[in-house]
Amino acid sequence: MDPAQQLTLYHFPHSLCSQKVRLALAEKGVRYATRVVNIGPAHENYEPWYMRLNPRGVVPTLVHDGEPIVDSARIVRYIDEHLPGPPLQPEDPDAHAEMEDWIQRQDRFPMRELSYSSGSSFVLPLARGTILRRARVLEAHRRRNPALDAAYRARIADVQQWRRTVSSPEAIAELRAQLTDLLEALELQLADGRSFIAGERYSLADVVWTVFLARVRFLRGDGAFTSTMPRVRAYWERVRARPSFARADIRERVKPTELLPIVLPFLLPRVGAALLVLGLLGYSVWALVS
Ligand SMILES: N[C@@H](CCC(=O)N[C@@H](CS)C(=O)NCC(=O)O)C(=O)O
Repeated sequence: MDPAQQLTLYHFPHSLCSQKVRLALAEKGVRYATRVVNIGPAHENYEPWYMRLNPRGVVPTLVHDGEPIVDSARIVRYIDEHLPGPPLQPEDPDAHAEMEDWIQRQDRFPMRELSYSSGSSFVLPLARGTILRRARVLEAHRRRNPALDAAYRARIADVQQWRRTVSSPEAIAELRAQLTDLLEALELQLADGRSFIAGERYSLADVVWTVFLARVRFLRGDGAFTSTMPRVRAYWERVRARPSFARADIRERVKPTELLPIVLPFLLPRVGAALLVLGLLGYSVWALVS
């Protein structure tokens, strides 16, 4: 049987966690089938069929021989331990512990919250508007699917927390400071001249940090890795030059055309409502003066 038929990745092109899994699969050189789950305004990830596969309603999910595996940090370990290809975990226990530590540092950082708090003053309210809309979509699904009540309630609570964080300037300032600390810690980790995070061999820690740095690059632009972080910058160039980076379609930029389908569902009703109000006002003025 074709191995690609036994392995299906449910993912979304721009999602950070999906990219980590795609990169691990590209490093292993494994073939797999894909199914895009639209986490944009369509919120396909909240539909009951997907919530049954991944009860948190998030991408990615890897299905191997009919078994769903969720959570990107777990999935990349699973890929390394169950699929053919070059090993991505060091055998040396110290290096292995370092790899684990750096996977967890990345995993604990709430990049989602930071991503929804960065951007122009034009895009930000729209991004925040999408969080509100999520709660409404989830609530509608919850009412129609009592068997999934607990999963939907948990997700609604998560979305409310997400909204509270992105609405708090103090929380966001704290996240920005944490991100700088993380990058400085990486600079220190690379200070002995090592090529990769856990030593001379590329590991799962590099898989997750490649994608994380691509997101930092996207959020902070060209000056993402300052002159005080020469080793991080060189590391970024090194991991980015690997063939797996292109093969896994790692995104460090978003094309404006890709933003349109995200922004339009919010813009169109508002522009429509504004035009209607203007039209009514114009008509009232015309009726009064004529
Ligand atoms: N801990 C999970 C987090 C997954 C996650 O938050 N996925 C995001 C994309 S990176 C998602 O599906 N967001 C859509 C949503 O929350 O509605 C993992 O690492 O897989």
